[in-house]
Amino acid sequence: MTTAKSIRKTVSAVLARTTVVDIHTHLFDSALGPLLLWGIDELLTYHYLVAECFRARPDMEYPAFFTMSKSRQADLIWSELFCKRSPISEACRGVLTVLQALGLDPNEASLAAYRRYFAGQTGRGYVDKVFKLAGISRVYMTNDPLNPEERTAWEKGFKRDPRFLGVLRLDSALMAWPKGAETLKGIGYDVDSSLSGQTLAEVRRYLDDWCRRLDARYMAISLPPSFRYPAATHSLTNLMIKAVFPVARERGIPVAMMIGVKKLVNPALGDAGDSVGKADIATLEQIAGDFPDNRFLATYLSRENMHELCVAARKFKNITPFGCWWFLNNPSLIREITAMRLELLGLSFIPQHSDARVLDQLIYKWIHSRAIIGDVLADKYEDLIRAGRRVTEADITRDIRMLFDGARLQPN
Ligand code: FIX
Ligand code: ZN
Repeated sequence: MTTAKSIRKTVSAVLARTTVVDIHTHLFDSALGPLLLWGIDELLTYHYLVAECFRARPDMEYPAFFTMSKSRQADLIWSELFCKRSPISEACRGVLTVLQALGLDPNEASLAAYRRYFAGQTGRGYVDKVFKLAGISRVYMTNDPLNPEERTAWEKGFKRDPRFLGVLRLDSALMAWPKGAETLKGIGYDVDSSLSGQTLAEVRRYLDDWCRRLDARYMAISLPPSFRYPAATHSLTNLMIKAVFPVARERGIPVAMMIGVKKLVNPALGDAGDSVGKADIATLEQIAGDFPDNRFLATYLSRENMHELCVAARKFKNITPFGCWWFLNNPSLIREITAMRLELLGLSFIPQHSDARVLDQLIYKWIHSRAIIGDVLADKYEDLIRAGRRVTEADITRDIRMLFDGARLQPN
């Protein structure tokens, strides 16, 4: 039996030995070659750190940085954020955690030693090492068939690594309609800018074709704060309800809606240029209520929306909140969000995803998150023990599996 005193240690031990399913990443099966990013130069030129580098160097013009080679950019970021000042931010600290976990000294003045280490790693072998250090069993990718480089690789075919699961990402096809229509037409789908029955049928064919090719376990889209349903005249809303939701229902897979991104508020920053906006929770509630046979994974980018999402999930059992996304993936907010979810939803949510863009990030994103989520979980078990409830290690193992095994993503 665990006691209030021993519970923290037990939770941390169970979490450490439980491998997790990472339900949203931008990683790729190592068979997709250069699409899978890893190593110190990729770690340091992660768009989170690029944005922070411009804060350290407001004098630097955007083109002066973006015309540098990747290794020069990495050298500059290391110098500005890790040498000239303490690497206090979560994104900086993450790099230190990765270096330490790999047995490297996080105090180097230059990147030479790190570059020598990574030069000695091989793609597949390094995937094994990172998955082991991060305690990961499987990751879900973000696959975009409208990315020509990625489409070619899928059409050519390759032997898949079962640890990398497919996800059909919808943004490039649907977000800027009718721009997406031209792209879809270009790859053989007979669509036009209208949302005629023919066009919607062809969009559904595209979704079905690529869900099959990817063996997609869900379809995902990031949505602006302005996304609304119902919205009879909005192309995006109509494409979601008349194409995406029906195909997801037929295939028995969820739709992941990631809501609250204001794209490119500063275009000069590229991937680092997106911001956050508070979205309308009533839209999700209306969708969940009007499409009871669809399952929705949902996450928001605004802190305020995360509490509203917990309440919406209490009202609609086909909503599964997931992750502390992007600007919410910081210790202080992971703690707050996890506590409110446990208090309002029990164990019926997916606590975290890494959003890793660089393979090595899995190590820090999961070491950091396990520590915080474990701490909050221990608080809740302590409360149970104080209320006279017996809590065993088997209970904790069962509960943690429920939170992290990805079961809520299994097809119907
Ligand atoms: O839409 C998304 O999947 C976002 O996670 C990304 O676009 C974003 O750039 C990111 O990587 C955040 O962590
Ligand atoms: Zn993402």
